[in-house]
Amino acid sequence: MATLKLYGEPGWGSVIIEAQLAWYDMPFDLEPVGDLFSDPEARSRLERINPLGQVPTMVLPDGSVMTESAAMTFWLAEQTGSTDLVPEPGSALRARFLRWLIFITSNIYPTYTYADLPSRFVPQEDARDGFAAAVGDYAKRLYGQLAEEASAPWFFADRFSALDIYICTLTHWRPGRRWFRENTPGLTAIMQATKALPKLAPVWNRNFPDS
Ligand SMILES: N[C@@H](CCC(=O)N[C@@H](CS)C(=O)NCC(=O)O)C(=O)O
Repeated sequence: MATLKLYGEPGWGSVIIEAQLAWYDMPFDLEPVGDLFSDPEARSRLERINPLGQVPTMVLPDGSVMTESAAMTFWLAEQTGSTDLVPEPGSALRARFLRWLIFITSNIYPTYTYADLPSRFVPQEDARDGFAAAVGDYAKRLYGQLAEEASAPWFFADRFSALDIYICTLTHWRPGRRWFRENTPGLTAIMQATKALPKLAPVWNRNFPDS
C-alpha cells in the first residue's frame, strides 16, 4: 500500500494537517509545492492534482485525492478510530465542534483566499488595497467571534481538539501576532499552549521557525 502524501509548504495551511498526522503517528510523505503565488510552475503542478491549487492537498494510499482541511480532519479521525482531536458523535461537544470547525474553514479561511492576492478578484488595480483592507477588517470581526467562544487552556477548556491546531496555525498569519495578542488574548493563549505540546513542537518549529 502506498504511503499517504501531503502536499504542502512550510507555514501554509498544510501545517494544520501535518500536525494532525504527527498527533496520530501516521506515516506520510510530505511533498513541498513551492510558492503558489509567485511561481506559476508550482501552481500548475499542484493544479494537476487539486484544480483549486490549494494546500493542504492529500493523495490517499488508494490514490484518490482529498482536499479541504475540515474533510481531512474528519477522515483522519475515522481512519485512526481516535476521538483525540474530533469529539465523537453524540458527545456533549460535538455540535460546538462542528459549528466552529466549519466557521473557521468556511468564514475565516476564505478571507485569506481573497486578500492573499486581491488581483485575482478585483480587476481595477487602484481598488485592490481597499478591498484587501475590507476583507482584513471582516476577518478581525470573525476572529472576535471565535475568541468570545474560546475557553482556556484549550478552546473547549480541558479538552484539546483539532480546533486548537487550527487556532495555533491561524494566529501565525494576518493580522499578525501582535494584533492577536492585543485583541484576542485567548486565541494567543491557545496558540502558546498548543506550541508547548511536546508531540507537536517539531511540526511548529519546522513550519514557523522564526516565531
Ligand atoms: N478550504 C481550504 C483552504 C485552503 C487554502 O486556502 N490554502 C491556502 C494556503 S494557507 C492556499 O493554498 N492558497 C493558494 C490559493 O488560494 O491559490 C482548506 O480548508 O483546506
